[in-house]
Amino acid sequence: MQWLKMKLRFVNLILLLISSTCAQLGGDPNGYLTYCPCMGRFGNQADHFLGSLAFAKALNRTLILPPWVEYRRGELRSRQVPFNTYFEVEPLKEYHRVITMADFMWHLADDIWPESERVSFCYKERYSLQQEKNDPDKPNCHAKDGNPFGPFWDTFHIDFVRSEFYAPLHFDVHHSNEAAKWQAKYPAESYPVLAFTGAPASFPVQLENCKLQRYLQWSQRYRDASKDFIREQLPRGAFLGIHLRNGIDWVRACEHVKDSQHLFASPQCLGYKNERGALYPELCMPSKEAIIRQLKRTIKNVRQTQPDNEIKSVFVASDSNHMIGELNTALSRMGISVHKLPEDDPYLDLAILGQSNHFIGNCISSYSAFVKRERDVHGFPSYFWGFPKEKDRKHTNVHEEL
Ligand code: GFB
Repeated sequence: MQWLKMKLRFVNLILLLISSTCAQLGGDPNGYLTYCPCMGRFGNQADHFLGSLAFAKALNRTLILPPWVEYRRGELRSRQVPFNTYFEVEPLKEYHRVITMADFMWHLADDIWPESERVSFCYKERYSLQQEKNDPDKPNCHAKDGNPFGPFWDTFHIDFVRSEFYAPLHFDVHHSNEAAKWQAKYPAESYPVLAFTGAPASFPVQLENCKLQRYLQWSQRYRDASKDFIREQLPRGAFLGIHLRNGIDWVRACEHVKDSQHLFASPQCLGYKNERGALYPELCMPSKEAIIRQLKRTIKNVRQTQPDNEIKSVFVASDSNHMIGELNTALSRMGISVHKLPEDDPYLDLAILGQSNHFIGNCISSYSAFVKRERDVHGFPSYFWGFPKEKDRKHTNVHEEL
């Protein structure tokens, strides 16, 4: 009997906790917005995140923070990693109302977004890879078709009962009254949650949204891990962080340089309207010799301009070849040591690059762009491989620092 009473008390306590969490969370009468970060890896998803945050604010809807989508070698289904594994939720609230997808689904979805009312939003009909699913009389977003689409929504057991095509509406809320059009067409009372099959944002990130990076702050775990690495593994003194994007996917991507005005994150150095020049191959894939030349030049420049805070080491982040041997050989006469993480960790690499005294990134890479934006928030200097062009540099007085 005593045991039963205790059990009942425990159940009551749990119910009380759940209901008080719900009360704390409340429901947003202005509605919610969420999406699948279904395009690309982290750099792409981060660009899309900033745009989606701005879009949610313009529509005055709470942004449901989606997990990050990750791909592991040999696994057929994407992995969904909770948003707050890498970034703090609280600082985002200084800009706009947000809630993690887990909190929303566990505490609010039953009331606000019952299973029978889950609508997926896409621009126009998306065809399924399985031909038999494409019915001309019933166009559909096929929001869960393929990887990562299916695994993403499955993470929270979300199925859609209907599709909504929002064309011709779009996401640029900075240059038109688009937000008002969305609100008029999809009021919160009838559409409590706008759930998009892909991010409601452009890639690369719109210029106006770059500054939102300030609200994206590393979680305690990554702040601690990056500080520990810098303190314990690097020699005392200033260090130069570099990003070498040189895997086979990148070699192939760089082939598109010759027939493009822009590629991925290239507006970050060339400008959104190519104000600072056209694309050229060295921007995407600098040679080993060019990398070593630029490193030596940067280290010497810092020696001359900041003699009290000379560069003592180089930290290399890379998806493939860190060039540790070559760089150590090239820089040892300058008294510089070269370092990398003992194990691959794209997020820790980013967090460390964000804190380096100087940074050289790849202008085309959205992974580098994440670092550049974060450093801009803190006023830290960043440069790019091969920018400006070596021959232009000799003839003009262009400042390398952006
Ligand atoms: O982040 P991401 O979209 O940047 O994709 P890009 C590159 C991924 O490669 C990262 C890994 O998310 C990481 O998983 N990676 C890249 C790294 N650099 C590093 C690094 O320094 N350290 C570690 N540990 N991992 C483009 C995409 O990638 O690549 C395009 O934007 C396309 O969509 C193209 O897929 C081929 O912008 O560099």
